[in-house]
Amino acid sequence: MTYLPALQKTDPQIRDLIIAEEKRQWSKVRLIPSENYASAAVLEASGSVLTNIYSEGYPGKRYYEGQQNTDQIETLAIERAKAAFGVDHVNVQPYSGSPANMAVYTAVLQPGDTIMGLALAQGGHLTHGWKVNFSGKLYHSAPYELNPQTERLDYDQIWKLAKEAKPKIIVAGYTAYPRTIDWQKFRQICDDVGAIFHADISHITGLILGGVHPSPFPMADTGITTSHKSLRGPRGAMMICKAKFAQAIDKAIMPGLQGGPHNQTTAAIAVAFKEASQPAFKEYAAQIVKNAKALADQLLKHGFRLITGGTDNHLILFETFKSKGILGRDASRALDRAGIVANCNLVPFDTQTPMNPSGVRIGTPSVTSRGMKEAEMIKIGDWINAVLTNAKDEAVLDRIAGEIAEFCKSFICPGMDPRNWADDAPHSAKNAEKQVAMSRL
Ligand code: DSN
Repeated sequence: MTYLPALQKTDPQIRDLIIAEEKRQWSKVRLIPSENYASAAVLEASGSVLTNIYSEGYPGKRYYEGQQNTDQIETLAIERAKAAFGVDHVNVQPYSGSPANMAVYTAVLQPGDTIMGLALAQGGHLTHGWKVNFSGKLYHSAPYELNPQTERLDYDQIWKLAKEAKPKIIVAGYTAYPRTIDWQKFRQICDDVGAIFHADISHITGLILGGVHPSPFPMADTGITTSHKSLRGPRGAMMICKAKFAQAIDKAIMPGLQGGPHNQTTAAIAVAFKEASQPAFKEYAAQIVKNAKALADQLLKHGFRLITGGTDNHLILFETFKSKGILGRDASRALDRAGIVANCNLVPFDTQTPMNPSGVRIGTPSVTSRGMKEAEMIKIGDWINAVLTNAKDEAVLDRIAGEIAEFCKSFICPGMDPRNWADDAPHSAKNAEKQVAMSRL
């Protein structure tokens, strides 16, 4: 039977590209720490007829009729999220992380108020007050930095800066920070200076729900998370807050910033929370961290300098320039050429440019979703070293690309069925059947 038959008929060009992307995701070691593999169930909800309707408003208070099912779906997503985080209020309507942060700021700040987040160049996010982003233009940004010696959060320094800058909001939560965050410290600082404590847990939500990173809730006043990173849900986001901010953040996203919610995403978020409530998710989260530590150890053995010397979470940031004499962009391109997908990244106090910085950022949520464990991380660490010490040797890159494609054949990708690629399925029929059965779990 034809795979994606309607697309085959209507738009074979797009169908071919989707299949090519499935094959790419199957045959590469994907280490971008913000990416993952959504389950078949999440993909089904995301691709459903829920995309057909508008639902401006909130369950029970909509501007359009026809909400008999969407009200129940959104309520399920909200209730599951509230139970998972143990919080008063969750709004699941933001289209993604940036609008979610924007809506929280709109709800609690006035233009010109001071926002204090970690500088983007040190592992923060564009929306945490970066000067070319709305958050640095609309608000006065007083960013904090890492400790130059330890490359870790320096809570005393943050406290000192907060006393001077008197921010209205302090943002905790990062895109390139490999260590555990002390939420209690942020609570103390915010209480002392009278700031709102905002937690952006987008990268580590899966670890928090899996019990391997402490939760900022219910301590934080407000928070956001995307739903597609370590949570393994669809591309979307949510806002999380104490009861006293509920009305303001709801109004800020709708009608303040957005129109109709993406119901297909809301349903898939509900599915992701159901999956995250299963015991297997705790094992998954714990394995993400074990894998990151095993990969970090192997890179250290090969002489790479890791930012902060290692990792506590899903993410590793390492120097390629000082360690191996290769800049981050050249390193990530060579890795991709050899079948390892990562992104180049500034390291704290980098003297190079953002387009070709000194380091590379990697993470283990995706490879862990495929069932890889510590033994595989050692192999991946060896391959990373081999690539980055031979980055200009096409023959070596070719050889490693072949080894990785072969290696990847033995690991499922949730949500994918290799039998769909009839002609060049990467598995024997027997192996594929077993793997498809697993990917449907
Ligand atoms: N783009 C995301 C990341 O890769 O960390 C942050 O939004």
